[in-house]
Parts: sequence; C-alpha cells; structure tokens
Amino acid sequence: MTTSTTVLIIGAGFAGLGTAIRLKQAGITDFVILERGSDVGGTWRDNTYPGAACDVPSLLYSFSFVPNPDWRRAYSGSREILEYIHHMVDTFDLRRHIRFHTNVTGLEYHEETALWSARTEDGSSFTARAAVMATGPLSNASLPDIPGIDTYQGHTIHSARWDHDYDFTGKHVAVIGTGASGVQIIPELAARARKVKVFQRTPGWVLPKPNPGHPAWLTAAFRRAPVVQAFLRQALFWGHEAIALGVVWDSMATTALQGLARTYLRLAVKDSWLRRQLTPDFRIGCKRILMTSDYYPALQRDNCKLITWPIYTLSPNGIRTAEGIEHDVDCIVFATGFDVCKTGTPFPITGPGGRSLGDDWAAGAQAYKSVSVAGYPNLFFTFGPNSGPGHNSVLVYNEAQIDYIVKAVELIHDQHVRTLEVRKDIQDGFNHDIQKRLARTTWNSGCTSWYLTEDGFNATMYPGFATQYARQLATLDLDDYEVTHHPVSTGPART
Ligand code: NA7
Repeated sequence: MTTSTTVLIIGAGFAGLGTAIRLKQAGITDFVILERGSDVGGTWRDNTYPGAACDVPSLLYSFSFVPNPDWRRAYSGSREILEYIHHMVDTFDLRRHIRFHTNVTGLEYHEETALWSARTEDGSSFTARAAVMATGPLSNASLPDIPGIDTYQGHTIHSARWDHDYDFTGKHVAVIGTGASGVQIIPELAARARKVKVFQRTPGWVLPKPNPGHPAWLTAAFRRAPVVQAFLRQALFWGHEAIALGVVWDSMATTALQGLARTYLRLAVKDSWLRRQLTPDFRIGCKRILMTSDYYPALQRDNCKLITWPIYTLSPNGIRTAEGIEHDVDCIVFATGFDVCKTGTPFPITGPGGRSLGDDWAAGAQAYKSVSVAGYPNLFFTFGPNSGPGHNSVLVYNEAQIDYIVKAVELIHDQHVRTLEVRKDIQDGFNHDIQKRLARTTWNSGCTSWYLTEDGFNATMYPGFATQYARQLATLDLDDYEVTHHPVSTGPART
C-alpha cells in the first residue's frame, strides 16, 4: 500500500515531534510521521535504566514553543521528560499523524516526480514532496566488540534496553562503561545489588549536579506569568553559552573548569589510589563531561569496586581481565553507548541518478548548516552533521534546525517549488570552514570519543556558540540553493 503526503518525517522523538508541531503552527498539516517503535519519545522511550536523567536543566531541555511550567526539578529524569513528550503529542494532536511499528528500510528519490519514497519493513511505502530525517544520533544500542561476548551464560542488559523484570537484589553485577549512562546506573545498582564491579576503560571528568526541586511558588509563578519562565530559560541559556569558553576551545576557561573538576574529585574521593584511577588524561570537554553528584560516593561504597585492568575476554561465568583475574558475575550491564551514524545513515538513502548517501558520506558526513545535503533535493536532516553542542541544550540547536526546515517546506508547499537543493560549492565552503574551526576545539585535541570517526574526522560537533549556530539557521538564503519550480502555478492549498 502506498500513502502520499506532503512531508514525511522519520522518527517520533523530540526532533520529529518538534518538526510536526512547527509544521502545524505554520498551517501545514499534510504530514506523516513514521516510527519504528510502539510509542513516541525516541531516546527517552528507550533509556529507562534506573537513574536515567538529563544533564541539561529542564527549562532548557524543552522546546521554547512548548513551555512546561510544571517541571518538578532543576534536572529531569527520563520519566518526567517522557511525560513532557506525551504532553506535546496530546496538546498538538500528533498521534493521528504517526504510524507506529513502521520501520523504514530505505528512502529513495524519484526524479520524474520529484518525490521521495520510503520503503518499510512490512512492505508498505510512503511518498512525499519533502522528507525529514529525525532518527536521532543515539538510537542504536551498541555492544562492545569483546572476545567471548557470546559465551557468557549469565544475564545481560544494555543501558538503552533495560530489563525491568530483572531483580538485582543479592546479585553480583558487572557494569562495563563509565560514560554518561554508566555513571547514572552505577549508584542505583550499588544501592540494590550485593556487589557491583565497575569496568572502566577511560575515566571521564565529573562535575557535581545538585538537583533541587522546583518549589511550589516557582511553579505558580511560571503558570501565572510565562514570561518569568522564558526569562529564566534565557538566563540559563546565556550561562551555558559562557561554559562554551571552557568546553569548546582550549583556553584559560578550560584550565579553570578542569581545575574545578579536579577539586571536586579531591574533595569527593578520599583514597589516593582511587583518585588516580579516576583522573582523566585528556582536556576537559574532549569527551562529554559527566554531570553527577552520586557517582563518586557510589564507587566508595563497600559493595562497589572499580576495575581498571583492560577486559581480556568474557567467559561463561563472567569477565577475565588482562591481569588474569576471573570476575564471576550474575549479570553484566553494558553501558557501552551507541552506534553513532557518522559515516552512514540508519538505512540506505538513494538520491537522483541512484547516488547513495552512504557512499557520499563514506569519508565523513557533510551537510550544509547540518540540514541540507548537496545532491539530495527536498531532504532535510535534524541532528545532522556538525550540529552537536558541547555545552548547551541539544534542543536549542534542534529548534533552529526545525524552523529552518519548516521554512524550506513552506516554500515547497506554497511556492510551487519542485526541488530545493543546496549548491555543492556552498556546502564545500561551509564544511571547509567548519573543519578549520573544529581543528582548534577540545574535541579534536587528542582523546577518542563518539564525536570522532576512527580516522579522527569530526562530523558530530558544531565548533561555536549555540547563538552562532541559531543565527546561521535563522534565514534560508535561496542563493545557497538550486531551486526549480513546478510548471503549473497551482499548489495544493493549506489544510
Ligand atoms: P558513551 O558516552 O559512548 O560511553 C560508553 C562507555 O562504554 C565509555 O565509558 C566507553 O569507554 C565504554 N566502552 C565502550 N566499549 C567498551 C569496551 N569494549 N570495553 C570497555 N569499555 C567500553 O555512551 P553513554 O550511553 O554513556 O552516553 C551516550 C551519550 O548519551 C552521552 O554522550 C550523552 O550525550 C548522552 P571509552 O570512554 O570509550 O574508553
């Protein structure tokens, strides 16, 4: 069966839903959202592990066009964020646009009709004049390439596919991975399990995250005067912009921030051996800063042990480290992150003349302003190449992308535009500048992280302030694009 629509949005997480809301607000209601899961929420639907929370303040980790006066704490947990996402869906009546259990297996452009068509696993197809990729950068859970992983006989859980039926009481548990997910899970497991062994490959810089509740008077003030909330959001935004000085570029502010993290480590961890094991050997910001006040205390509990020997192999009963010790455990928790689509796409995307985006991006993903890609008309990306923030809310960046995409879709919808395709020379010039600027950032300063490909190419982060990023997306300049029009002058009316 084929369904035709004006806009196809792939993914019903923050980016897909935000695009849908802004399209509706612009008067465009002829869109379909394809979602492979059974519900909305993307990463927040999937990451339900104990302790799952955001390290960006709730007031900033939300869309400015859907303010929520009812945030309960400074930083929200995954459940509260998911409630907010459901609130967006209900408020804007989005559910009727969403096709759940619809796993896209390929997206193809048809030159004769200037339409994109999406094939799905169940054999249906959807065609549209514009396609919006909102599949998220962190949606495919990754298991590490450790020898013997298939031989382990105990229970295994990945952080992004939590098994809520497994009872940790009295169990010996291993956690592999000490990134953003690991440091949130470990304190929760240490409070439940008999013994927790933490397998750390690389320690990260940690900053404390005090998380006060929003008092009732503040919520009442937000409800009575939304401008108060908008003002606080702005204040938080500029506070985070200032943090860029310490996180994005290697500067005196980086030294100061790293000094703060070192002081926190010294104050929070008494044992000097443990402190040494937890001291990173890279500049702060090079990998994502870990925000938690619970991790260091958990590591010092009697039932918790940090293991820094490299993992040699998994065995039927547990984990053998390079020093030859076998750690028998009932359960292994993999907090090992995600397969980040840096050089590919989650499914094949075929443009005009059969060109493959996977091939075009084989040497590193490149786009124009992270949203448009030369050679692929009427296709738009959220969280596209070089849109990652190191210091501010990803949703601020996402809002800028969404509003840019909606402007483009309005042209296609209202102005009889047949194809809108960014010029290759403009895209190349843009990326030359981005890569030059990235070379001076902390992310490219020598550590390994999911921001970089194995060759060290950074297709992930934006080398600047969030304000700069938003400003570059504030206008859609048609001089940057090749535009063709439909021969007939009657476009479909808005519904
Ligand atoms: P991350 O940040 O990718 O962290 C994965 C962790 O798993 C990290 O500590 C890795 O160590 C570790 N890891 C991965 N493979 C192995 C192997 N083979 N052996 C040992 N340890 C391993 O994923 P998260 O889920 O924590 O966070 C993802 C993002 O979500 C985060 O950046 C935020 O933006 C939100 P490594 O550091 O590579 O040595």
